[in-house]
Amino acid sequence: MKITSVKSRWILDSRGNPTVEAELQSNGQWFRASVPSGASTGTHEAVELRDGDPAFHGKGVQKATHHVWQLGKKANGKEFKTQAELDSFLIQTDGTPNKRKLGANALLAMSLAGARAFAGKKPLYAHLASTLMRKPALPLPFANVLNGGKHAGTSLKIQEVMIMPTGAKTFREATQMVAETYQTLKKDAVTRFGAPAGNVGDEGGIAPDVPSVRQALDLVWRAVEENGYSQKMALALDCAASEFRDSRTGAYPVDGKILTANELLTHYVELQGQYRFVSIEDPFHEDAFEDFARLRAAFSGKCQVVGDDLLVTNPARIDRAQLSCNALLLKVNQIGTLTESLLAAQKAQSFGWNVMVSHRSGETDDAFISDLATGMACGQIKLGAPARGERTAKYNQLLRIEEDGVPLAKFRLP
Ligand code: 2PG
Ligand code: MG
Repeated sequence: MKITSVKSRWILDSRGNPTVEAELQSNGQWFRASVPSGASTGTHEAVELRDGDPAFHGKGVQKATHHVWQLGKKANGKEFKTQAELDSFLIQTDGTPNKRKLGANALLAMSLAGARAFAGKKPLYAHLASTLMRKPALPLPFANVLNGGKHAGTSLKIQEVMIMPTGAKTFREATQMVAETYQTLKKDAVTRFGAPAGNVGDEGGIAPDVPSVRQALDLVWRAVEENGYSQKMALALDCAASEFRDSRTGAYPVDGKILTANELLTHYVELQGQYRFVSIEDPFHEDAFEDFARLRAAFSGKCQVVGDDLLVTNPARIDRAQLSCNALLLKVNQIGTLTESLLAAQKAQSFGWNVMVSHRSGETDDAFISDLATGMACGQIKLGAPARGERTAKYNQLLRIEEDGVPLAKFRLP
């Protein structure tokens, strides 16, 4: 893949903040990618470079955009044989361990646009599958239909209540199940709590002002049952516990109580016994390797324990967490290149873990992750609700891919 020209610009993400977009020319064609952005970000993530000047209240990405252009100038006329070669060029040009010089947002825009250039005329998922020597498979969607925490600004401390259509035979059926449940959920929430309960959070899920995750789970499960899907759907949570933990005392003010890590563990075990959720993400704060490990042991065979802020898609942290989790949340912008993301997945899978490719709460209409999860055949993808353009872009791309005859993965616990 020979780069002959590179363009970069800022565009807006789904929260109205600027983000980096790159376009790369190769073989006479242009290939484009844009970068997502988190709100409940882990402190160990690679650096998202923001200008810090008055424009956009500090959130401008002029520097990162300029860095894409500089990288492009340096890469111009160079032939890259593999994605790994392109990404190591990016990593070396930056030269810092956390990509703070050029910005993970600059590097990732180039890395993802580069992947599309490597794919050329082939569908991106098919190109990724063939370089990984896997048969492509559509992932099961984890649909975040009820938003709390930093994505909603309500009393609900737990960030995400998700539904997963485990009994769907096709992605189209899965999407229909998710969409029907979502509409029922919205209607029920409005009936019970009034019109504002139907307003949505950053990921398109409704954001009713419920004080406890029990009430949120009850509401969601009722919508599942009303649609007759109780045998074909499972629940999942992302607690994003770093966001509500009191860093001074180490306690967790959640669900109307102030809990120690031990008490929180008991709370999760009780909740799981009642609601049978099959996946829990970031149940404790981002450095609580031991608390994670105790929960993983308690949930063995019943519920996967997913590391997001704990792992930040970083192979070194995955190594440390070998007994703490059994699923990796894979976010390409946490590490900054596609190659490193794939290495993180490989490491996680070498421990027998599951891998869930994930969007961010700030997204663009770029559906790269849909192709990525399909090409990796990892079986799971975390998406928002089936609402708002930047969320539906991911579902819609998966619906299109299915027309190529790609099968839907089955859910299995690690
Ligand atoms: C998470 C994500 C995505 P954010 O915590 O898993 O749902 O949120 O992008 O804000 O980190
Ligand atoms: Mg998370």
